[in-house]
Amino acid sequence: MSAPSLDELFESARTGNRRALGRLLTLVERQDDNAVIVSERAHRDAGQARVIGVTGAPGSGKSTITGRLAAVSGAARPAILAIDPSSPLTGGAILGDRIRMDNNVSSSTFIRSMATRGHAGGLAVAVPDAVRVLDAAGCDPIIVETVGVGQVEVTVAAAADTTVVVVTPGWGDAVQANKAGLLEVADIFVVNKADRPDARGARRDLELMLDLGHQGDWRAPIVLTTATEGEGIDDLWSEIERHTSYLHHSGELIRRRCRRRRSEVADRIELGLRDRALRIIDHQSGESAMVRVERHELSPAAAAEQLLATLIPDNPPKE
Ligand SMILES: Nc1nc2c(ncn2[C@@H]2O[C@H](COP(=O)(O)OP(=O)(O)O)[C@@H](O)[C@H]2O)c(=O)[nH]1
Ligand SMILES: [Mg+2]
Repeated sequence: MSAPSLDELFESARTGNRRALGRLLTLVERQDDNAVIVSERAHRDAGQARVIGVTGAPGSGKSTITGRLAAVSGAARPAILAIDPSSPLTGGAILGDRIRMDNNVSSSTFIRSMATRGHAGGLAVAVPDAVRVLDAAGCDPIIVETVGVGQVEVTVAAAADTTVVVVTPGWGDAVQANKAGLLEVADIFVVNKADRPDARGARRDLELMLDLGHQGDWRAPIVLTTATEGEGIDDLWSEIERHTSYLHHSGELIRRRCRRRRSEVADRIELGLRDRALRIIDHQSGESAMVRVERHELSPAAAAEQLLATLIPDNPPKE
């Protein structure tokens, strides 16, 4: 039997065939030439699904919340994309998450883990493509779980229509979230592990920070949850729905998606330029700038300036 064509894969994925969907995701995850074609094809049909980002520190309960959310959404075909920051060698973490989710997740939920393998830049472009494929396959909502620690992770987390930031009770957790830049990207806060002491204290800290920093016409609500018991998850889902309708009515959905597309294209240009820069550096012949840098005749800055001029003209193209 011959391998199915891309059209056939998309067709099956749309009817709910998990294996076909998995194959398409593997193609975009690799980010090779095929990925470009898959992405192109997916982009045509994408734009229907609600994309919800769930982020926070490791162990805060993101996976437990995500699994429960998919279940209470009542959606026919929810999908979970878990971005795992661990290397493939510690794949146990992925498995652990999967099992934890499976315990609370209905069988209609499609779950996929994506390992970052240390390619922070690659992650920024692979995730939007994976979301695009899930969207084109008819999954909705698409819940993306990321660890909100570094700049890239926060950026990826914010690449959603609605971003949920999870914190847990305990001194300074809200402050940590603030430092990581999570406060600015949060549309909704969750104080999870509300079964522990001082969940109200954590809420108070967040309220105070919001009082100081809040701007615009949406103030992030704070929901207390005990995800392991499923407590508060209905409330969280209601707030997500309220935010979705705010996005629609305010026109913010269109603006956000535009901004997202814009930074996705910029991210790709950046990656592409770096690739090309390395190729140019490695393939110069004769008295190359690099050779002169090695001889200490030319500074790296001056070499970069020279090579840059061969890469792009000095002035941006005129309208
Ligand atoms: N006590 C308590 N434990 C929780 C709660 N939610 C999650 N956990 C536990 O916290 C640990 C980490 O949860 P997980 O969902 O994997 O967190 P993640 O790393 O953010 O995805 C697991 O042992 C969970 O069972 C909660 O509401 N209360
Ligand atoms: Mg997790």
